[in-house]
Amino acid sequence: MRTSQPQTIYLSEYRVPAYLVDTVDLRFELFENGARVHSTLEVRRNPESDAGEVPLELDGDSLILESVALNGAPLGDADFENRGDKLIIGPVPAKFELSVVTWIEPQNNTRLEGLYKSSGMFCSQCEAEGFRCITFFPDRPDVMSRFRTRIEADKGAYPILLSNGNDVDRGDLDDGRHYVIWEDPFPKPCYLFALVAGDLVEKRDTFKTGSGRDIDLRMYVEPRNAEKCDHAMDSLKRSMRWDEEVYGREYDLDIFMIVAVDDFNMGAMENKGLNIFNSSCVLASQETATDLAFQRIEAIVAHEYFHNWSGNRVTCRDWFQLSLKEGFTVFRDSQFSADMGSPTVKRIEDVTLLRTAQFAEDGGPMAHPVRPASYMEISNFYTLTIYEKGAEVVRMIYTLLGPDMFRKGSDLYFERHDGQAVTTDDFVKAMEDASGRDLSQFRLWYEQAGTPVLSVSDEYDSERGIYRLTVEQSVPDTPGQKAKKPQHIPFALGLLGARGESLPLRLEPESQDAPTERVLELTDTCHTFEFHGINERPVPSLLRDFSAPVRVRYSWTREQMLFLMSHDPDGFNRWDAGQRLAVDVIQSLVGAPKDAPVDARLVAAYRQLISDSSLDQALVAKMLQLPSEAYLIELAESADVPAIHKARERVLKHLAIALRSELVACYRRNLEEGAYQVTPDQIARRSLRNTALAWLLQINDEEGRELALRQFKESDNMTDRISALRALVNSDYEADRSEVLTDFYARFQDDPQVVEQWFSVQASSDRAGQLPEIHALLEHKAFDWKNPNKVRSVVGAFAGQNLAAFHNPDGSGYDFLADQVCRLDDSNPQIAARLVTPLTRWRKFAPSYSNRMKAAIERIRDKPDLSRDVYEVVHKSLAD
Ligand code: B3K
Ligand code: ZN
Repeated sequence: MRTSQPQTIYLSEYRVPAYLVDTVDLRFELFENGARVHSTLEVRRNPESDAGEVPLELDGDSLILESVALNGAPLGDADFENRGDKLIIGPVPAKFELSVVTWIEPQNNTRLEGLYKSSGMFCSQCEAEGFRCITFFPDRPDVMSRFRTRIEADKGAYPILLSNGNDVDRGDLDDGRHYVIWEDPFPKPCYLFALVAGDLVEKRDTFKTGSGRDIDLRMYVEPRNAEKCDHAMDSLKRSMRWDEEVYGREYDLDIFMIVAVDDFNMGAMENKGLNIFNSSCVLASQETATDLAFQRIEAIVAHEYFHNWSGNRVTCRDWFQLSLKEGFTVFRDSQFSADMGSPTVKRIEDVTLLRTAQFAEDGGPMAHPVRPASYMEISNFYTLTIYEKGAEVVRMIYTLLGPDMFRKGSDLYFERHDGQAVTTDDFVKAMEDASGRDLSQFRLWYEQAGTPVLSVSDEYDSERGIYRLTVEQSVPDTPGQKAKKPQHIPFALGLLGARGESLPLRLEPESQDAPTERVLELTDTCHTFEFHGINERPVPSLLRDFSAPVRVRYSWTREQMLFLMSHDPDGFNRWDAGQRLAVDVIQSLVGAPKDAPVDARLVAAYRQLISDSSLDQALVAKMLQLPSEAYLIELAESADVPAIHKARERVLKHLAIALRSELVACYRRNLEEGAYQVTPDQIARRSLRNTALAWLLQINDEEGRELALRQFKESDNMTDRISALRALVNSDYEADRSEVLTDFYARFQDDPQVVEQWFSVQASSDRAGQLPEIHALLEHKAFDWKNPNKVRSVVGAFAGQNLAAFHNPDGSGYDFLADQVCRLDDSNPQIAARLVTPLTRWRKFAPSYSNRMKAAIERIRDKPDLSRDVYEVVHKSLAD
């Protein structure tokens, strides 16, 4: 066990930095056995600090200190204290130059924080606190400096040397070495520093900004990936144009670079002028990437690019403010994706993620506000709450202000805070100042954790023609937070008449020209709204377009759900009504006798969806997806996962048998489409036919099997090929399963991103991914414990997607995950802390499961030398 408990850091203890660093001059000497980092800082006392003449404290982690000099004079051991995690120097003058030389070993860095090696190249990851693994520095985002970086390395092995800003000088050195010097004119926090050195090919393009400047766009990838850059480059140009048009934000440097690396802890990183991407989030070709991957890449390229303003030009004061940049940037990238494709489909995808995973987080032991008040390890706070709920909070401001005021607010925010490190409160203040709206109660969204619940009831007064809607809100208790205040919630709604028409919403008896949709503002615990001139009991369409991240409780009848499914003019709510109906049907079958009937109305509704080609096919493709097991678990009180799995499978098979001929027709109707393109229409067609295929194989349909085998062999794109593979892997056709898996691997074994998909198809399948097979995958020659993508594609996919196997009643899935977390804890704590998440939710499950989960997590707790990352999540999960 750990001997000392990791410290908790509190927002309330924030103090401005005692010293500022105006310039950072770095010189990297890169070698195979390590790297020497020479750092020279211009330091001065912060006039805004009242700390006085305190010693200078610099952060460090895993550094070997070689020398320290102050104003050119070397310091002796008595002049400073090196505690490993802190270098303390003092007394120091009010203004001085500090030079520090450190030795680091990137080749042995398995945490992938700071400077490390991936496929033979040097690369860096400094957010949140990785820069301290490179050199001693005040590693906090409110210290902003101008960086100059000289990189020296062997020219043959590392012809490409990159850092932030513009390359201002380069040349050859002795012994076959060379150097490049980079200067970044924009002051930035050290978490945005980046360095790359490798043997990479360069892909170039240009972008002309609105004001007529030519920007040099460059992508750097390993030579084997040279043909997989076009989509990211096009996405980048679309993002640059969009940010000019929608937010008035133009790019500021002369060069924008993107680098792809295989070993990366997350998706990508917005380092100033030098974005570094996980290969799986940037490289794509029709043959190797699915539609989903193409869309994800476009969104992530946009997200990182948008950070140049929301994150880099205006950054966070401290890490409690992380959602300032992440929530806002996710909101921006979701607006962008909506504009590039189908807004309704994008909204459905975002809400699905939010309701499945963020609501689970908000109801679990790690629940925290969008602006947390404390943390032990900041890496654990790159969460769905900070990102997705944070984006929903910004979206609500957008809804409350309207597009024009919101734009005025964002203009004011960027103008007022350009070059500063600020807080979420500064963001809200700019929105208030620009719009004149009072958002003081709204700020509770940043302070209170937990998903608010809206309990809605209604009554219809036929005599007076009044429809009365009562909405009560409550915010559940979360760890450390009880008895919460009501929040300010935009609640969009409409009312439908018996023929599906939208009724005018008159809040006053005589009002004319009433709108058919309103955004009501909930601020009290309970509100009652009266709608006048309503001649028959309407069907309410509540929380349209998911106008707030809340749970709505209203006792819809199945008839009403069916009605909304086919009549609601709000596409999102139409989809949601279908989801609610399917959830209701599945839930009623959990634990029910085998012969309990499946509601015939569900079959009829799905038949209508599959057969009516006049409907929006992109929406239909989404509506046909049954609610996921993860969502059903999230909705359950005391989840019995194998029982939920069975009930869901039962409904799916029932639908597939009843709709067999419609499925075959749907498959065939959506077959021909011309050359592969990633357009909403084609994506919908592929999704529809692949859903049809998956369902047919669930019922061992011979025609479906033949269609799948043919599609697997003949398709010219990864979406269709892997969908056929997945359908066969999840079927009872065992011989076909092993044949297609072997064939697929043989074809794509040299492409790591495709091999990851191959791992994941198996690990997430209850047919191909039981524990013995998972162990075999871990022994496979393509598996690599040091590569986070591989770990996620096997261990993460098993515990996160193969839920019935993970929740095996004998507890073997839990023990397996505990073993892997302990194993990874020493080499890559960030990844270990992410993987442990499913176990931390042990309280959610039926007692026989939850006891075993708890035992597994206790075993992790008792591992010697537990990292701070895993310590925090495990201890919070076990706290009373
Ligand atoms: N800002 C990075 C995330 C860094 C995560 C550090 N553990 C990527 C992004 O959100 O754009
Ligand atoms: Zn981000």
